Amino acid sequence: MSLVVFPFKEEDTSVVRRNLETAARHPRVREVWAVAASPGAMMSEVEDAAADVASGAGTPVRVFPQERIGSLRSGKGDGMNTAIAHAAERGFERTHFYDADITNFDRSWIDGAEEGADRGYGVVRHRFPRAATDAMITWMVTRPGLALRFPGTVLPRLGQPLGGEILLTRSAVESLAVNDRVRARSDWGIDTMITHATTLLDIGIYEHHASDGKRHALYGSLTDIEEMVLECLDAVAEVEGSPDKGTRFDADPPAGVPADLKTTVGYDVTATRRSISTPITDDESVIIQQLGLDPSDLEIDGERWLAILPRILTEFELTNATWRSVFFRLWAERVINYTTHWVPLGYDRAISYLEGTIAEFESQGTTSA
Ligand code: GDX
Ligand code: MN
Repeated sequence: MSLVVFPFKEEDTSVVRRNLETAARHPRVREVWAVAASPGAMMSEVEDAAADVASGAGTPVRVFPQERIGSLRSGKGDGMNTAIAHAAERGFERTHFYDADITNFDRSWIDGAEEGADRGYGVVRHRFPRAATDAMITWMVTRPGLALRFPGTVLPRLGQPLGGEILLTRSAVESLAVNDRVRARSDWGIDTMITHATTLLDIGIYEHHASDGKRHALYGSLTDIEEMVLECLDAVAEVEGSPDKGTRFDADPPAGVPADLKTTVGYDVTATRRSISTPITDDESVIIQQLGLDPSDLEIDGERWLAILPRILTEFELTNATWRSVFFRLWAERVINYTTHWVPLGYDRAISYLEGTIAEFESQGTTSA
């Protein structure tokens, strides 16, 4: 029987409530958990909603705060690791994770994951179409990093290595619950860690395609996800061990992209430009020059990114303030360059361009390995 977990921090309670209810009413679901970032006001609102949902659906819905498990910033990773530890103790056959802010969550997400597990896959990941300017951490950092570091394996193939929507069978949960590197990753790096760790288990991976996309709370300037990009970069630089090239991996066939996603703008370009318009400091200049760049010309096209990302991956320091500001600046320049040169050519060309950049990173990873 299955458990469904929603980690949450600050979200619209009515959205969280609807998601708890969808999960609680699913016939395969035995329990629903909502893991709070902290025991605050938000948690008590969700507790009220959960009590209501549980009595209507006849399924236990538990709300509890995350524990301090990891050694980095306490964030979503502590939330997921708290749930993983308790799920391992309880021995659920399957544990699903979903972000609490999804506005189009319905039973088809749970059905899709359950079907993959019914067919014998140990991990089922949801993938979905995204706007051309969305997923800029996935496209510019995580997939390139995995392609460089693990060419020829399943890791560069995964559509959404950062996705928070995933089903883990019991053996996956048990092994993650005792994995020190996963447990240490208390921050936004958790998704990368779990993705990587599960590819080493040799239990099969399936990607389920959620064709309507994932509708959820949007951000404005790229500065809103500055912490996330830094922590995700650190995570992809830190993962250790290559999956076997023969890991069993299958995915739903690609499907059409909803029309509105083809025109959605993923972030605020003007506000992002403003955030990186401050003068470069002397300390920042040193790192920029070490990367072989000229501080007075920071346009970062695909070719430059291909040249500097390998060095960034080996030299980046998450706790070094200069490295943090330099990396954010370079990544924002890269995203703006892509947005102004490729996005105007249309959705399909932009996405196939991005896919092509991953292939380039992978072949560079193959020659340097
Ligand atoms: N318990 C707990 N603790 N939950 C948290 C925390 C925390 O410190 N921080 C965030 N959450 C919850 C949040 O409420 C939501 O349910 C979920 O985690 C994801 O956070 P959100 O702010 O919606 O992240 P975003 O920008 O949508 O990113 C998500 O998708 C990315 C992706 O699709 O690529 C998130 O799952 C990322 O990890 C993922 O990389
Ligand atoms: Mn979200």
